[in-house]
Amino acid sequence: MTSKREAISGAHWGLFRAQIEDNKIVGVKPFEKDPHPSPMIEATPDLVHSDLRITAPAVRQGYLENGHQSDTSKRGAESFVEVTWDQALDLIHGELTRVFKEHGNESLFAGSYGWASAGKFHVAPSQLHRFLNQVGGFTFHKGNYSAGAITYLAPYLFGDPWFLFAPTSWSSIAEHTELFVSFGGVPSKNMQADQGGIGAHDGLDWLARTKANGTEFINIGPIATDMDDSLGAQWLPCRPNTDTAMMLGLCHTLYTEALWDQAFINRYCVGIEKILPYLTGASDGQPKSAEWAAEITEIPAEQIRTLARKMAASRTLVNVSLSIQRADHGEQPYWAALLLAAMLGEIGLPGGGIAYGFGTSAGLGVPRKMAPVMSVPTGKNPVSQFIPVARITDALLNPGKAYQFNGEERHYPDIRAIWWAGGNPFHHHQDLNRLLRGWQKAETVIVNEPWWTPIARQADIVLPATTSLERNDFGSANFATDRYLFAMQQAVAPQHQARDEYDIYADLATRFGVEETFTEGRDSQQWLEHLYEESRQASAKAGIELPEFEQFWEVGYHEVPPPTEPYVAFAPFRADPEANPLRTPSGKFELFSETIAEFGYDDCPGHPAWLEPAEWLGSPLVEKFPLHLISNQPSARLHGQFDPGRVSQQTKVAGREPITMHPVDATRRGLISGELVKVFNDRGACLAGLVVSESIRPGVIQISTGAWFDPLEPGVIGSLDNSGNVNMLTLDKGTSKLAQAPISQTTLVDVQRFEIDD
Ligand SMILES: Nc1nc2c(c(=O)[nH]1)N[C@H]1C(S)=C(S)[C@@H](COP(=O)(O)OP(=O)(O)OC[C@H]3O[C@@H](n4cnc5c(=O)[nH]c(N)nc54)[C@H](O)[C@@H]3O)O[C@H]1N2
Ligand SMILES: Nc1nc2c(c(=O)[nH]1)N[C@H]1C(S)=C(S)[C@@H](COP(=O)(O)OP(=O)(O)OC[C@H]3O[C@@H](n4cnc5c(=O)[nH]c(N)nc54)[C@H](O)[C@@H]3O)O[C@H]1N2
Ligand SMILES: [Mo]
Repeated sequence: MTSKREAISGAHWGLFRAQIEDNKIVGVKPFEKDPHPSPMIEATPDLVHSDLRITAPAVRQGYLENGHQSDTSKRGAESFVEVTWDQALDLIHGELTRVFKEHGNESLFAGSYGWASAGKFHVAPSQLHRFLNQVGGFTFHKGNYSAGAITYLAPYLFGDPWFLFAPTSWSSIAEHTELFVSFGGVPSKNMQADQGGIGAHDGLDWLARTKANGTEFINIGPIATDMDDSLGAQWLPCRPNTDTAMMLGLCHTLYTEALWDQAFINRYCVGIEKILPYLTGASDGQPKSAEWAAEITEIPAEQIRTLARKMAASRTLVNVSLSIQRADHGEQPYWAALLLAAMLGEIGLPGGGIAYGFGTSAGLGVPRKMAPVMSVPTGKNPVSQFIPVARITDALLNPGKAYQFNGEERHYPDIRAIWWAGGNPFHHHQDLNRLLRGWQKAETVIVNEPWWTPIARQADIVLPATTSLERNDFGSANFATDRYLFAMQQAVAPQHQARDEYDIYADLATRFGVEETFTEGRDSQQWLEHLYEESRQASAKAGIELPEFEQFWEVGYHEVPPPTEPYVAFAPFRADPEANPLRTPSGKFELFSETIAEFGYDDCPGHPAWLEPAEWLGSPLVEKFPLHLISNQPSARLHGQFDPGRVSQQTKVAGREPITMHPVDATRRGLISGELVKVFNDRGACLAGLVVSESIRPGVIQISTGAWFDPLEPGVIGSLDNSGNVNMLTLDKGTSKLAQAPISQTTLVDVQRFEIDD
């Protein structure tokens, strides 16, 4: 007889109840409190019971024979040999011991950037960091691919980057915002995900409620569908990466037409006197007028002026998506947006001011009061060396080389070994052919993965990890953007020989003689209950009562009642700037930053400025590569997570990642929808399936990030990718010396028909 069970669990894209028959997940039911569950949960059974699961620890053939002296150019091409867990862990113990002894702990890069899976205990990168901190440490990374530029800029502008996760709430916006102007739209596709998990996707309802209350929406950006049709938005299809010019053009109009709020600027900001000469052109002979902006953005000057006047006359929220700072000089549009919002003078008022990131996650701005929740503690890293996260290839290629970062001269470490757990640089990093060249420099690469993902295939030693459906955990949104705490109940036994990473490290810790300090005498279940109890106590201090663990586990979730009052960002500062200063040197918004100016960076001066991106539709390179590639987030998966699953596969065209192109560009190339095309530039090439659509601006093409890197000639750098992986094409350069953040949205390419025998 079949036994049927149900287990509640959660992923970054939502909660669900797994339907289990005889130790197999056969389906999922969405979480009953979720008004808009993401279809992504439906890939769960494929995910857990996939043929792509890593069945046993495995070692690349050449590495098994020659260890750290193997031919690293064979990575990605050579076959793997399955070994026992003991063999794999002995091999790792020996190799780490050698690397630490010969080159020091800083020659192990184990930053392991990546989203991994939801959960507070089984956090793949944190578990790795915890273990390595017990054995002398490792080179870490700083920053992130999501908000890389703003993370380092925000402290100078408004002191507290926490504001990025706590914008004015939808409840305030729905009631008070008359005009919602968004650079990069509010794409509902992105509101499926929230790091750590999301109980109820009710951001979408708030968006609808805001529209129903009469708010007018304006979508500035290359893609019309970045705002749903139901919002009836006006679309201003600017050239990609020109938002700073657009914002400066708006500011210039506000200034010259005396529509700016001088009193607000005087009271709450510093540095306007340093920017006005730049805005008017007194300092460089070029007024940043609407006409000037029109030439750069290709939005007519009259439309820019009309928008500026409308913004000045309405309660306006300026929203900036994260994507526009994932571009060359990505610091600038964020700074210029602050200038714009400051000149409008509504920061700190209900429904007004500025927000960074509506449309980048499910929970942002949804009224909630979240309990403080504890994750597995990683301890202290004895090694102080780090790299800015997106400088990984630079570091691998240039050990010892000097570089600038956030006001400091630093030197890259000499990376000999890499350990990656819970992230996929062969999805997330730019210019994969360049990464492959850097990757070969490492003598040893260890990867933990549940599946044979592109990064697992680029390893020497692969350890099969359990998925979150094979272990107990609990979760909640990492940045407190949700009001649910949820149980992640083990649904099925670990598949094949997969193990929990905690248990893997506990065994390694024994080999290194640090088992006691690593485990603190707890097994996984004891850790889970310990972290929950700590969360319960911390919550109690914050006035939030959480149930006892047993009760929580039984019910499967706990909802913290949302606050009744809307939240207005910067309201206390506006009410009394002396009593509630910002944590900037001046205590005010810094429209000009003395600190940044003193760094003397040509690519990030002391105030917002239009600086040409390395590649854009106005650069000479368009002669050769006339199309700007937007590689935004996918609608049917999270990044590269489970691209082979049914939900992502349903979106493919010609068996590859779809590429959207305007009819004018398609006709010029004689291309029609459904065709297989090759997308290329001097850095690399991939195949994609064509979708011709007027929802994209001419001169721009769009391919979502995350198709699984699949070189037609494995191991050959420069091989054509057969999946539609955009990072074959993107540019690997930092935003500036300040943030050194990734710039995946700054890329020119061309497209042509691809015949199979090409
Ligand atoms: N061109 C371009 N590139 C981009 C972006 C873009 O817009 N365009 N976006 C960037 C952004 S914002 C981000 S955040 C990054 C995201 O980049 P990543 O976070 O690296 O991408 P994911 O595909 O989520 O990688 C997570 C990996 O963890 C694995 N995993 C899941 N659970 C576990 C587990 O329990 N244990 C272990 N060991 N592994 C597990 C998954 O199989 C997956 O391979 O990509 C960046 N790259
Ligand atoms: N379904 C799904 N949701 C996700 C994710 C996912 O992988 N899948 N990833 C999550 C993560 S890690 C993050 S960081 C967020 C990312 O959130 P975002 O960075 O905001 O997301 P994107 O989809 O990359 O970009 C949003 C839109 O910005 C527009 N855009 C790109 N370049 C420019 C430009 O130069 N100017 C203007 N004006 N517009 C531009 C594009 O048309 C794009 O559709 O999304 C999160 N949500
Ligand atoms: Mo991200």
